[in-house]
Amino acid sequence: MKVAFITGVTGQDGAYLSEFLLKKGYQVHGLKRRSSLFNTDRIDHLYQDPHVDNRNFFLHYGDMTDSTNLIRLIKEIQPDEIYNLAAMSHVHVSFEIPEYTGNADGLGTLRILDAVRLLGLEKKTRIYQASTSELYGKVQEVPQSETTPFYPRSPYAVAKMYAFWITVNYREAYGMYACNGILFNHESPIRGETFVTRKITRATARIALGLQDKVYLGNLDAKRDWGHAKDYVRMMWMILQAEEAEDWVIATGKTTTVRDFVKMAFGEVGIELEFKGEGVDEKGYVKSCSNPKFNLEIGKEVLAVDPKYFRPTEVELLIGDATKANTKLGWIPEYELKDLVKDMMASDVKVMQKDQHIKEGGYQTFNYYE
Ligand code: NDP
Ligand code: GDR
Repeated sequence: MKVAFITGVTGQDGAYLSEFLLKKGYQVHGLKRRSSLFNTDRIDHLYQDPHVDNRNFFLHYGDMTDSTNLIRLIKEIQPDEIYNLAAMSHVHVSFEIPEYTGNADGLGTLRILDAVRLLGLEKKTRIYQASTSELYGKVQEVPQSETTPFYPRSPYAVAKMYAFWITVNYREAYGMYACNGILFNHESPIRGETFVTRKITRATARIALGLQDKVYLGNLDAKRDWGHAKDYVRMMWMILQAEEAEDWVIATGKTTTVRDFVKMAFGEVGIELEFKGEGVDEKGYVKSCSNPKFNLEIGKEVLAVDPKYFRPTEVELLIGDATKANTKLGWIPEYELKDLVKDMMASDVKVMQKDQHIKEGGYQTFNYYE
């Protein structure tokens, strides 16, 4: 039985990857931060009673900023594969907590690599590093591939740049099997609520159900190459099964504006939007509503721009070229953007219908507007 250690197990990718590896027959160990609430919603369906025998899913307390904890855990677990997914992963928030982001995302990666080296596991343990299309930052060339130069545009991206190169360096210096997956944006129904896609699908569902009036967003012109997280975690595993340790771009090769994503989300529930105005004055209005379940007034303003969501430096355009992964590893994504939006909207309508029932029952519901 292969043993995997996943940092960031409570996150979107950690949850999907755990499920994927357990199905493949792995024993999975996850690193979980201590928090004042359980914070295990995404992996609750995988939880196993610690008192039963033959468990194959284990959670361990730890933190990417705590070297001795990481060394002890890796010593105990003796993993065949480490997936380093833990990170302060929000680009905008990284401008507010840059030092912490550098510590967790940049030095955190060094701590994992060095623990493996210190424990003499260089030849046993394969390491996957969650690198990102944010490394490309300011547009140098499109589409972006493994040979496109980096130009990071946020403390998050700069921290991830250190993580990228320290992974390459440990591979070259110590012969370790350590790879970067340069993943473009990938989303799902369990995407964090403050990333733009999930913010949009949640708000769309709430607006359609009459639980919220409108949504405030930032840069509607930003373009992203959005895929489905399920396709991307499969690729993380494939990367570690390859004969040679290398770095790989994972993307769909298509790009879409935030504005068009909004239109697609509303379209899923039969609401057509039109946009008027420019820049900070741009607004979105209901043009038509073909779904009798939702009773929105034509002309209702449902979207406005709030500059508080603008970033000090923005990444305007991401579109990836995953030819290497397609041809050398045979990775082909199963989901298109329209399937992703459908999946996210179906899930968020259900989630918000629950809120609606709670409200109808006389109980209070709360929505953070972030
Ligand atoms: P999430 O934000 O959903 O999950 C991040 C995980 O990291 C959570 O489990 C979080 O724990 C954990 N974490 C954060 N800080 C620490 C810390 N100091 N110590 C231990 N654990 C910590 O991210 P995703 O699942 O979306 O992404 C996974 C990885 O891939 C991240 O490294 C991200 O930067 C990278 N990435 C993501 C892409 C995407 O589009 N999703 C694209 C490219 C790269 P907690 O639940 O306690 O907060
Ligand atoms: P990103 O994802 O920064 O690409 O990082 P996010 O969804 O936060 O932003 C995408 C684009 O949408 C614009 N935008 C908004 N973003 C947010 N969060 N909220 C808004 O209201 C809003 N309005 C417009 C942003 O300006 C941006 O251009 C994600 C993370 O998962 C990273 O960890 C990962 O490395 C990269 O994807 C690839």
